[in-house]
Amino acid sequence: MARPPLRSGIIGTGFMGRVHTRAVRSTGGIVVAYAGRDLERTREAAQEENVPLALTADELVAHPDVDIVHICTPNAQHLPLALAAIAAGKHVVCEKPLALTAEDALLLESAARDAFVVTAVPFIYRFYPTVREARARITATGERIWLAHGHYLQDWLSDQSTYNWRVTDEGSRAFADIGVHWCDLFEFTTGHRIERLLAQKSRLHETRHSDDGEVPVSTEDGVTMMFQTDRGATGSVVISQATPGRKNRLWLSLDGETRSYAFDQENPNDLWVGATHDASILPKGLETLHHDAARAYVTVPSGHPQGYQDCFSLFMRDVHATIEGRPVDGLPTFSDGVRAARLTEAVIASSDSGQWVDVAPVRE
Ligand code: SOE
Repeated sequence: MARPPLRSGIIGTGFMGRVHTRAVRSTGGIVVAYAGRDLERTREAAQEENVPLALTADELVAHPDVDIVHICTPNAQHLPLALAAIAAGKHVVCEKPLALTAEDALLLESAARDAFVVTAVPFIYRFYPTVREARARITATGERIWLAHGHYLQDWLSDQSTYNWRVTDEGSRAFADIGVHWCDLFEFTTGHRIERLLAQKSRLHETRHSDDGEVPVSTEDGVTMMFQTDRGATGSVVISQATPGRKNRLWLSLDGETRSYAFDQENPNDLWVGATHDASILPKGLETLHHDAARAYVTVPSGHPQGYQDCFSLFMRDVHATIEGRPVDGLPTFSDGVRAARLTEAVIASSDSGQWVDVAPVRE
């Protein structure tokens, strides 16, 4: 007997709210309601996206026709909205960062566990087929990853005139927003855990032009970080939201004893596989694009998911499967949101002290 479609209510109708809308619909779900602080704008968004209800956040989390609450608001609202949704017995998909502090993220994780609701945080880069291929190979071969490096670069905050609620958040901005993506992808793909790190936050602009004039900025535009893992690897990563020309370039190199793997989000359908002597590796599952003595590119055959929105759809597919009791592999949950908050805490502490800092476990 066909299950009734799962029904989502989305709080926050900006860019991410629309991405969530498309992802829900792509997996057979229904978006029954939008909510936001400005009811008029919420009504307009609901009309644009053909969503039947435009509500306040309180009405949405309590609405009997909503099974899953999606939180796509500025970060400071994540905690109260997620707590209200959990209290109403709703499953929750909350944008990252889950909360502004690890303590708040832990509060959400335990509240959700006690309420037996499904939770998810969109670390969606886990869903690229090439990432899954690298993870499968490293797992299957037992490759000892001894070195990891890369970056995650954007440029949407390069201009001093660009002002965004993220700029005045407390604590961290660039790392809390996208540095956590890189770390999640590294740990997901290799199984390593970053145990210690040395980080330096930096800013391109000390002030930014807001509607109220020039305001000082306390959050970072970039982070440079070194780290050590629980399995003896070391690594480095550069995070920036002010690198002209880099729109959304996450690059991750995983260097093993016999193979190295590189994922490039500007070319997400090819997985670079390097070998010292012989890369004539014929991958199963993904077609070999070409290979020579030192490297191969395995590519995603046509018809496979290709990009950012596709990854969101695969993520939402796994949220729905989990709610319906079907097994999935690697759904990022509130526990991963806590992990990200712990890493962010350590980056802030290290940057403030100039010292190496241990990363606290998810649950102390
Ligand atoms: C802005 O930096 C942003 O939208 C992030 O918030 C997302 O998590 C990332 O996937 C794309 O860039």
